[in-house]
Formats: sequence, C-alpha cells, structure tokens
Amino acid sequence: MRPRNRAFESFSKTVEASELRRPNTMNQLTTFAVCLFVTLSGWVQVGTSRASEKPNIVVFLTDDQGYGDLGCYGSDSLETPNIDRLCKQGMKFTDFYVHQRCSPTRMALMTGSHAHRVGCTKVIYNKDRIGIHANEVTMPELLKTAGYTTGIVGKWHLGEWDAFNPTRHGFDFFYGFMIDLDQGTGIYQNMKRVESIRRKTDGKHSPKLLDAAIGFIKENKERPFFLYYASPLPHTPWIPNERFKGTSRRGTYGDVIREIDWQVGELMTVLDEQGVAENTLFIFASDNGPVLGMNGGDAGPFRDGKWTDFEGGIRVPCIMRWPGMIEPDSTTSQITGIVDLLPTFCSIAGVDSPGDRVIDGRNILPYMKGEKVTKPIHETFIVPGSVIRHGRWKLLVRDLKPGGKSGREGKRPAASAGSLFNLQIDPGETRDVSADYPDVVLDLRHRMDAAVRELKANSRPIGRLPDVPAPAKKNNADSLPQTRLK
Ligand SMILES: [Ca+2]
Repeated sequence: MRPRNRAFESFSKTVEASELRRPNTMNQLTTFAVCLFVTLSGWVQVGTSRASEKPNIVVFLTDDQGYGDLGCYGSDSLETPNIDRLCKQGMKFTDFYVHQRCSPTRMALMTGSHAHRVGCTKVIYNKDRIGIHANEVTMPELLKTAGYTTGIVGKWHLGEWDAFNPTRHGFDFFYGFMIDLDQGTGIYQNMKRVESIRRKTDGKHSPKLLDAAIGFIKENKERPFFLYYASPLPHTPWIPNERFKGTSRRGTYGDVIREIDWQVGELMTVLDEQGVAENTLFIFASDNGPVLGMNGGDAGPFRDGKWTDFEGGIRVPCIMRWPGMIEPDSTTSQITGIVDLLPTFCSIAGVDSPGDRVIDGRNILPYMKGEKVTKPIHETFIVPGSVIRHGRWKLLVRDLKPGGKSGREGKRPAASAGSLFNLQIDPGETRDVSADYPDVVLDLRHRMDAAVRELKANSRPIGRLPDVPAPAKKNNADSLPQTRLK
C-alpha cells in the first residue's frame, strides 16, 4: 500500500530506516534516515519537521468485552456504529491475543512481555502488595524518550499503592481508578485522590473520563501524544449512563456497549475537530473475553470466555486506524497480541525496544502497512503451562475448566490436557483431534516445553512492597498506609 501523502511517506521511510539501525547509534540513525529520505524524495525540509510528524497514538482498551460484542465482529444484536466506522477506516485483527484477566493483559501492554514473564499471573487487588516493578521499562517511558506526552484515563490495575501509580511509571497525566474493587473506590488525578466513588463502572463517571481524555488531546495536539484510554466498561456491575438506559436490544449489557461506542465516537470527533485524526494511530481492543452466563457478553464463534484460556477468554477484537498508513477496510488474520504494541510503538516513534531483557512482543508494523510478509512475525502464541497456538493448531497442556465461578461458566464442559484443536476449521474448540495428529501434539508439546524453559530462565519479578503488619479489619482503601517501593 502506498502512503497517501508526502508527510506519511517521509515518516514511513524514517521508520524503515530505524529498523536497520544498531543500538546506541541514534545520531547515526537520524543522519541516515534524513539522508535516505532526502535521497528518495528530494524534499529537503524534512529535517525541520520530523518531530511533529510522529503520529499520536490512542489506545482505547475496554474491560471484558467479547469478540462477538461488536457489529463489525459479527454481532447482529449490538449496535456499535462508531466502532464499526473506525473498523471501516482501518484494519480488523482476527487473531489478536491477550491474557484471560485484567491485570495480566495490562502488564503485557505496558511491558511488551507476557504477563507470566514479569510475574503477573493473577488479578491484582487492593489488598495485594504487588504491582508493576520499578525496573520495568514501560511503553509510556519509552515514548517519552521520543518526545511524546503521555496520559492515561480510566483503569490502571497494576498495583493499588502510590509506588505503582502510573505517574511513577511513565505517564505525565493520570485521571481514573487505581483499584479494581467494584465498591468503595476513588478517582485519582495523578497522585491525588480527588473523588470517592461507590462503583467505578457506574456510567455517571463516563462523561468525566471522556472530558479528561478530550482535555488531554486538546492540550497536547501540537506535540506527539500517547493516550491510553482504559475504559472500566463493560466490566460488571453494569450501570449505564442515564442517556443509554434502554437504548439497546441486549438489555443493560447492550446499553453499556452503546455507551462505549459513544465514547469512541466522541474521541474520533475531537481528533477530527482538532485536526490531528490524520496523524493519529487509533487502536481499539478489549483486555480479555466476556463474562458469560449473565445475559452479558458474547465470545462470538469462540469457546467460553473470561477466566479461561479457551479462545473466548484470550482472543479479542482489535481494530487499528491510521489514515495513510493502514489500508481502510482491511483485515489481518496473522497471530498478533497485546505484547506487540510496545515494540510496534517503539518502531513508530523511532526508539529502541529495551535491549537488556526479553521482550515477547514484535513490531507488527509490516502487517499494519499491508506489506507482503513471507514468514509470519509470530508463528506461535502461548500461555505458559496452559495452551499453545501454533499456526492453525492449538494444544492444551493442562485441563481447562469453564470460566469463572458458579453462574458465570460457559455452557460447554471442560476440556482435558492433551486436547488438540484445529482452529482453522474449528474455532469453537469443539472437536479434539489429538488422536489423529500425534506428531502435531508432540511438536507442540516440545515447543511449549522449550518456551517454558526459556521463560523461567529469563523471567522478571513483579514489584513488591515491603511486608508490613496486616491492616486492621476495619481499614479500607482510604486508610491503608501508602508505602514507597524499595
Ligand atoms: Ca478485564
């Protein structure tokens, strides 16, 4: 695909040049990139305009939205006109993987690494004295080195203590929720708790979050910015904003989905109005599969949902719009995932991914640009010790239970360790074909074993606060001592 205008052409070539460079040769790179551009295009003014040409990046991440919970992903009962429009203007990812729960996916997003590699294998609650480690090099920290202003609006969920506050991990601006409790949480602005609230998912907060995001965009439209809009919706409990109550054909859950769609539309509008939409990469994705069994989310063609490593739990919708760089109304079915966003953003911004640690993600810009890729960037996606997807095959190496607690599980029974599914013809993981393909089973087992060995050898710890005596029972999030990470 050819970029539409010269500004994008210059950026594209700069990115391509950046992929050729060696570490620690930034000055050489810059010289090389500019020379390459001048040579190829003859446009000599690029040296003065490069910084402003770096695209803005918006990541809109929803909370527990299923693969089938969007019109553009096949829902015939949920109306999502704004997200569908975003999809029409950009690329739909059909095989985009996350982790099965909130905190691990968010950790993977921030670090570019599988959550297991960085010690985050569970949801982090406010009683937990853990969170993102100070030594992690985060996505916003990297973007800041490239001149980006960074903001997060919504749910952080990577540690509930001051030491883990997003403004201590690369964000210039934070407005939203540190903790995930459905009751008795608060809204923070940077380090300060500015409002006590009962439920973070209450739709009455949506306009506040939106205002914060719109304010951030307006304030930073003249410079490259990164906005991470981590919507607390459609996580339970579902309490839609007044204006969306009763507006859908899918009950309260559908109303909340309409509310999400409205937020996406408002952000699209402000990007247009501020004149930055053309130079903004806008990504929409969900953090894990849907909660099932409550007249709520829909995993589309996939089995089960949240809390499982069936496809319904770990494969989510993902849309990317980037005018001039991503072909409108395009689709990729390559294996990709939330871990890929960090190295991809690094490539876009012209900075190196961290070289002193293992980063599981890869730069997927070639897919986004519609380039012919002869060898897949990822042939495999794994959840260590649980499932491995390789090409069309998926092997379970442990028993998988239905998702969640009583009343939340999917309708189908659990599957046994050793089950093999051909996702190409059986995306719903309904037929175990391990007996027909013993060689495939063996190959995937070996791949999983090797991946787990490598991961154990190159894992990194989660951040931990020093031990303190357990708080008295009457204490709550307001009165817990706030301690710095040592
Ligand atoms: Ca979630």
